[in-house]
Amino acid sequence: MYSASYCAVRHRWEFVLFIGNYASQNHVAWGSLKIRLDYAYTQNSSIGDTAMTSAAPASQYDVVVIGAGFAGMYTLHRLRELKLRVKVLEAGDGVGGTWYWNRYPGARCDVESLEYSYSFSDDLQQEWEWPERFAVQPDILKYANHVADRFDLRRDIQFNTRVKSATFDRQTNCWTIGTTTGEMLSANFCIMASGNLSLPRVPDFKGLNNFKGKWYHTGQWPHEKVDFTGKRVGIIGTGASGIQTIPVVAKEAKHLHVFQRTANFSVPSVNHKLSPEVVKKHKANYKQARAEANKTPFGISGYPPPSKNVLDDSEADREVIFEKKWNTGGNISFLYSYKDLLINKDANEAVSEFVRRKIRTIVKDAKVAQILCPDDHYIGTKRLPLDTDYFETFNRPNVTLVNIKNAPIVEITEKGIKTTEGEYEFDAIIFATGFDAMTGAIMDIDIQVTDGAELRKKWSGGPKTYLGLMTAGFPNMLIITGPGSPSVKTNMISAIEQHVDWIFDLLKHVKDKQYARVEADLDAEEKWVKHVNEVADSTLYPLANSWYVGANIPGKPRIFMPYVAGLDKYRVICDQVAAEGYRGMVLAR
Ligand code: N01
Repeated sequence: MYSASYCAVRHRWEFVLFIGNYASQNHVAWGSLKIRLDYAYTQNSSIGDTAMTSAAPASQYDVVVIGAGFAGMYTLHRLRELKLRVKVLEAGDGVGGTWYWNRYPGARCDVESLEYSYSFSDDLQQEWEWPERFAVQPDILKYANHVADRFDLRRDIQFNTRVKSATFDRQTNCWTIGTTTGEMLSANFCIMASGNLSLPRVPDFKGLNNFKGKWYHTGQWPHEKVDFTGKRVGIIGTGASGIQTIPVVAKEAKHLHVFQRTANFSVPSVNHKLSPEVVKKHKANYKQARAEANKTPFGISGYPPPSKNVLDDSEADREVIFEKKWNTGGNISFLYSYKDLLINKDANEAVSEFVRRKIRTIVKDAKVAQILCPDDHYIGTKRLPLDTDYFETFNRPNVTLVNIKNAPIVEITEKGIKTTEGEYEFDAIIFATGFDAMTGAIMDIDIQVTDGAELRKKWSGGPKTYLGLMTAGFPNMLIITGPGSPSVKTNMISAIEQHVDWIFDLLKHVKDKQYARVEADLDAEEKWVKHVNEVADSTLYPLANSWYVGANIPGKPRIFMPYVAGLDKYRVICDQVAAEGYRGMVLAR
């Protein structure tokens, strides 16, 4: 293992030479330059080495984790077991990630709360009470805060800190991580826990700065309640965020105009309070439920695998099945009704048509219903939103659907939104326009290696990873739920726990064997990327213009990013890789 102190010496000079006007409690002014004073020197230490750990300066770590959402929090908790010096850097002023930022009205998880929660601590899962079947954002954030307190995580999380750059030095095997405030930290390992949907995107409409009213993005919602009472509101976007926001804002606003470019499928959540009996029963069987979840493609228990193809059943029989699913609620259970729903176009069309019939039945104005009926993608090939009264909301007299498919928005004006057909005046505009998904938050950071490698260059044609966990040429960087892993196609917390547990084993191995550098092998990466694409191409997923393929970002390369073979299969592959001495990776001393 490299000498961590050597890394420190180099950094001392880098600080002096390149960021001379940086000041913090670890630095003192000396003329116009600032010099670090607090480096300790030890020889030949490795990650977690006691000598290094006790003597290392405040800004030198074994591991820096970027992000304090569910991934970052669990990473910190687990790596403490290895007695590593871990620092988590978080842009927000609190934990929770997605659930910290997405505070829009109606925000609710589409995975049931008894499943969408950590499984690593039985005490935690026994003591925590989820009030509703599908948890609302404030309850999930409360849970994240409870976890942070219960496991004393905050002392190793630095809030209000956005990472701007990360550079790996091949001489010292050390990452230097720079923040937007000019702070520099060094660490042997850099773990990206920066989330898949964490870089919100407001389309670059002409004139946004001219708008005199207030505007909001669902993914960056204010902490205080936004009161739309008596207001004229326009909302752009009918993805999962828009579909959840629209019914709630419609109840408050004087009038709501919904600007829809592409009609979306949605199914009812049928959310309800959880009865004490249901909770008690689930808690008594938590262990079995989690074990069962781990054997499913999406990390959720309670849904037996389907045994039939859609067209094996008669139309009448299918109708009974989908009617039952529709009335029971849930999107995963809906799509998991048959084996071939996401593989076979005819099978999918039968199901898509069931939902279109529902839309036509619910929405009273036939013309509005027709505009709301999706006709450009197969159901489930875009994330299937889960709603409460979404289609019903279009029956309200204070809601107007504006079809911008053929009459697009041309600009935001002082007064509101102008399309090719007219201008609409608003007091507030909501952008439910999504995220630069899966790669956005990672590529927002300038990630480089001293040999000249730049991640933005490497991924300019689309992300390339080995197992979604690392990318060749960028040693000692690990990604949690990265592109090429099941991530967003599963219960995210199950996916996070699987990744973090695997990373824990890897870092334990690295520490025990005194390795300095861990890197994905380029050949293994290429094979993995090919496999991810082959699996995707055997489904209908890549056909949709979804954020899974980056279609929502103009100019983003069209690559299907998640691994859709299922979390169960993926877990087996990762375990095999580890069992075979980390096949496809180069571990060096
Ligand atoms: O974003 P989206 P989201 N002009 O990208 C429209 C997760 N999530 O924030 O389809 C006009 O899906 C765009 O139109 P089009 C979940 O995984 C989970 O809603 O590109 N319209 C679309 O209608 C989800 O999939 C939960 O034609 C423009 C919308 O904006 C993911 O987050 C809740 C436009 C964007 O939809 C992202 O969902 C919420 C433009 N220039 C979110 N640009 C739950 O757990 C974009 N649009 C329940």
